[in-house]
Amino acid sequence: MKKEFKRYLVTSALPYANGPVHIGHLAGVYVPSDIYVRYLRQRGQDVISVCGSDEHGVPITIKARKEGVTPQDIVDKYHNIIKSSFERLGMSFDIYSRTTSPTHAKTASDFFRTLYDKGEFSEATSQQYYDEEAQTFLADRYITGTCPKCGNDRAYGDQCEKCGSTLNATDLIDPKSAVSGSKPVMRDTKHWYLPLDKHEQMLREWILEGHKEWKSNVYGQCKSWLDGGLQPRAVSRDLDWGIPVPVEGAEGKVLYVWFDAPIGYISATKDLTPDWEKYWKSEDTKMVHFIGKDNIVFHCIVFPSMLKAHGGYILPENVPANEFLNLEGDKISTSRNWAVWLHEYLDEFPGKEDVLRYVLCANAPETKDNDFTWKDFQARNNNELVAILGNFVNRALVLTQKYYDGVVPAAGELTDYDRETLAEMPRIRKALEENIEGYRFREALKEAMNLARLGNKYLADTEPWKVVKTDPERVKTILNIALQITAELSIAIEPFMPFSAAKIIKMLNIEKLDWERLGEPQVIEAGHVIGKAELLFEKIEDSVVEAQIAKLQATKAANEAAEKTAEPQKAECSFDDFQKMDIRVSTILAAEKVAKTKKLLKLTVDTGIDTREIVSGIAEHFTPEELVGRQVMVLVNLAPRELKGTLSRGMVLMAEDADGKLVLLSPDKEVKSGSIVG
Ligand code: B3M
Ligand code: ZN
Repeated sequence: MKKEFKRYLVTSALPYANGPVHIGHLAGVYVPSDIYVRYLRQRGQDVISVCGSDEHGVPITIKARKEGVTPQDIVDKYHNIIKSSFERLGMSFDIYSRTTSPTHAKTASDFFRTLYDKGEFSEATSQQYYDEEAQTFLADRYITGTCPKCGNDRAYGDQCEKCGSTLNATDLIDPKSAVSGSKPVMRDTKHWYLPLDKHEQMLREWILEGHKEWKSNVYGQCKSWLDGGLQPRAVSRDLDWGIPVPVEGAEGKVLYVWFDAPIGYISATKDLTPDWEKYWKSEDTKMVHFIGKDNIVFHCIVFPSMLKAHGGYILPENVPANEFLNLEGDKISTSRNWAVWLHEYLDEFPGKEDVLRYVLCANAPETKDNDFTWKDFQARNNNELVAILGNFVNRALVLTQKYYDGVVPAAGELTDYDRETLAEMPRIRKALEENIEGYRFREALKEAMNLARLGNKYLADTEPWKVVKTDPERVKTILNIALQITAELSIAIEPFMPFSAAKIIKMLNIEKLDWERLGEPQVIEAGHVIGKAELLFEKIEDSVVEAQIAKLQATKAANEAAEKTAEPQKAECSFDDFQKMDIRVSTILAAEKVAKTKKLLKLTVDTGIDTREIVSGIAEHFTPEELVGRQVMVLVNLAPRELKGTLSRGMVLMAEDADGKLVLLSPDKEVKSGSIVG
């Protein structure tokens, strides 16, 4: 039997305040959640939508250290950017809070303490890397070293970005602290663990038996976690940024960010209303978490276990997580700047908030990863928003202005076709409701657009601009119906495109209509005077999207150049190591190609110590003539080596340019051969 709910609590994943929000976040989480809550509000439901910035965690401390500012500076900056860009896009959260708020510190701390007092945690001592110089334990991200899988010597303690392997800090060869550069040592540290294994049975029954209706990607991920067997999870960290562990003897320890972040939903609700318990503690509240797929385990396994262990809280009724959105074929990445940033879009496309909302919903990665391309963005705007929705609304309004001076004409007798057209509207309403309530927002949006398609088809079939000459009475009915469809569109598109819905309402000069009016044959009365017609959408020219594509290409080129030049630094060498090398300015006296080879030149050089021969693999980069007379740097004490019949004694030093071409290193004015380099 379907459960009846009295109210809704909708949460949207708290974005990390270590960067701005991009289209991937929007398509995965925020656009769907806003559609859902706007729809519920239109239906007059008791619903609250909570969100806020996630302001703890190691990445924020790393960013702060890199930029030479405090973690608080970082989160202040991004919290403000995120909050204002959400507002500008029309995200209708009832509260956008933050996890550095005092309410949150107390709520999260009390939550931990309750679990601690109830004996819901286990405690264990483990060995963790410690930086003796900086006197601090090191989070995995703070340790770099050589990847045991691919040899990249700039791998992090949690993963190697070169080969993509997930690592443990203890896997790294030659580990180094990113804080001081010193070699970390192992030290004992005590942490608190949430024994997820204890909650496994509850989770199995609740999800695997009780929520078979969840999206298959979510259900499937939960099942594989549960089938793999759950382990205790540490809920504290050795870090100086976060909420202190409220237990005696826990100095220097804070709550793990994934412990405090979901509690952020509770604290945000507290900041919103003194009545917060009604939303969190009554069985007749329907709680829905909107998240991306990488957050499934925390929202379906960890947080529910925390809530159960605490007691008194409800569990989510659904967690409609989305997959990922890619950008022009590549994974969106904050660190590689491969993204369309919301605040930049809003600046560059003023007045086009709904276009982005539309495209991201039409393309939402609901069941599989999807791709955002600027060409598709343009096509959807021009062929769908302009050609279907904008075109219909504009024709209905302009014709009414033209024929009736903006007064809604009274309908006469309806034809069968009129009746069939009107009968489509309740069908569309039902389809919209089923799809939105089933978290199928792409399908729902299609249905809303079907209403505009219906209007377009109706005008194209009835041709009022022709009929006006032969049967003016009939045109009154046609335009009356076209205006009804227009008014109903303002209801149907509101969850998806609130700015355009508001424009239609303004142009029609009516009050906002409740959802319940959708599908009624008459929502706007004969005799009502409408307002001025304006265009809802405008065409996006090729040059506009080409500029965006060029911007991305520039990012790609910059990334590739950075990868090329930024060969990882080699392992540390001591001053003594360096002193072993004897490098001298030398003059090339003669150069000739080595017979039967493509790459080798035999150079005769004056090292100031002696005249000797060096065989060098540079024949593809220099002609012998170019080299004779040049001063170069030579490593003169390199062990001699026989190469193609010549004893090569030393090495000529070179640099490589961006295209892989070699360039000589010469002193910037001529010096005596034999001058020491060092
Ligand atoms: N800040 C992770 C993320 O943005 C995270 C969500 C917290 S929700 C409680 O992927
Ligand atoms: Zn690797």
